[in-house]
Amino acid sequence: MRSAQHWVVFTGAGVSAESGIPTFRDALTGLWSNFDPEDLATTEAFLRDPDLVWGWYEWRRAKVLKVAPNPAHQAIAELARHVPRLTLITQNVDDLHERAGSPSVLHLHGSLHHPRCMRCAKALDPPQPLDTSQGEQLLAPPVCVDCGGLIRPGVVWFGEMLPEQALTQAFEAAAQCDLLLSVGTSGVVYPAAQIPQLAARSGAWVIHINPQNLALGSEREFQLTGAAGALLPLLVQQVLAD
Ligand code: BV8
Ligand code: ZN
Repeated sequence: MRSAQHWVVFTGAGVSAESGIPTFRDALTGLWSNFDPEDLATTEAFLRDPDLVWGWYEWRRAKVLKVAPNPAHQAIAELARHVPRLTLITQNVDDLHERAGSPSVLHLHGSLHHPRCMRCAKALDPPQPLDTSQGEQLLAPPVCVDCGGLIRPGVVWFGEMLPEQALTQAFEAAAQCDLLLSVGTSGVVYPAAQIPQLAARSGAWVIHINPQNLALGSEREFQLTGAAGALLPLLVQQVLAD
């Protein structure tokens, strides 16, 4: 780690778990408890029942606005201030990395804070956040002032292409880095899940941080078993210690 010139940090839902944001594996609650995230996070689901899906995303955005970055987010921002080069790639649609002070974040799956028109792609300023004390609720999505189209969440749904520029930059960084930290991801969603594999195949060291034991694909892969909020500050402290 101390000799690494170019770091990649690749994160999933697990890095935000200790902030109080449920991971994708955590079962959905209330209104959405009978749904699988992969079923709700699709164009079909939104067109079938816009109020159910828009309600889900506004619920998630309201929760994200209420919580704060945790020591894992802060450790990653700290690391970026001290290592020669660090590329931060996330699958998360929250803004906790940015709020922890990470200067640039590649969001492969979009963001909860950038809704746009489904028809003309006009960006819309996020509406007044939901008052979650009212409990989960169906919520009609706003309508586009330009074309009357439905406003959709600015996230990448299953079956949709990822943002080209972010994906290209992420793959380039993975192929060129010396060391990749994979934090809090189950590695089941593609093409994002290819990133740690590409780094290992390109000769980088890959370190997984996860409380669950993951299958390691090569001899260049290691796992630190535990919570990111506990392990990352320790790791950064040791790397930066004289
Ligand atoms: C596409 C935004 C091209 C929305 C998301 C190849 C093989 C198989 C399937 C496919 C394939 N290629 C494409 C597919 C289909 C599909 C896919 O991958 N399906 C999977 C389910 C099999 N991929 C797509 O559809 C992608 N698009 O391929 O387009 C295309 C287009 C047209 C036609 C043809 C091709 C788009 C995928 C993006 C979907 N959008 N998010 C939203 O958020 O609502 S994905 C979403 O789920 C997240 O962004 C994330 O990527 C994923 C969840 O995974 P994780 O983040 O890892 O979270 P998870 O809960 O699973 O795990 C948490 C982990 O943290 C656990 O391991 C846990 O142990 C750990 N943990 C818990 N606490 C802690 C912790 N770790 C550390 N500390 C803790 N405290
Ligand atoms: Zn429009």
